Amino acid sequence: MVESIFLKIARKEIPVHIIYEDENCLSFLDVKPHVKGHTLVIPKKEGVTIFDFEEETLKNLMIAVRNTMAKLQEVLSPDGFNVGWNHNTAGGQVVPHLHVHIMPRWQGDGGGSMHSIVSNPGELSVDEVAELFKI
Ligand code: DGP
Repeated sequence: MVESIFLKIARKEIPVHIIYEDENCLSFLDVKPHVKGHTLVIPKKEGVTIFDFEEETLKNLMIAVRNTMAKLQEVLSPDGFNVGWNHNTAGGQVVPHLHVHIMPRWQGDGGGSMHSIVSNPGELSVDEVAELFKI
C-alpha cells in the first residue's frame, strides 16, 4: 500500500511549516491555503478517518486542535475560526490521512459558515429523518 503524504510529513520525511507539535500530533500550514494561517492538524498515527482511531488518539487530537488555535490566535489575532474535517471523498477528503482543517477568520473576509458547504436537504422532513433513528 502506498503511504499517505501526511504520514511522511508526520515522520518529518517531507518538510512543512510547523505551527504546533506534541508527542501525538503535528500541525502545519496548508500548502494551498484558503485563508491566511490555514492549518492542518494530524495524528502521527496512521489512519484515514475518525473511525480508524481509538479514543485516546482522538482526545489527543482535540487537545492539539485547541493548542494550535491558541497559537494562531496569539500570532494572527483572527476574529474567529472555522474548524472541521472532510470525511471520505463524498465529504471532500483528498488526502487519505485524518486531518483537521483550522481556518482563521476575520470580520468581512468574504467567507461563509459550515452552512455554506452544502444546501441539499432532500425530500424527507426533519421528523421523518428522526424516525429513522428510532428502534
Ligand atoms: P482535504 O481535501 O481535506 O483532503 O485537504 C487536503 C489539504 O492538504 C489541502 O488543503 C492541501 C493540503 N496538502 C496536500 N498536500 C500537502 C503537502 O504536501 N503539504 C502541505 N503543507 N499541505 C498539503
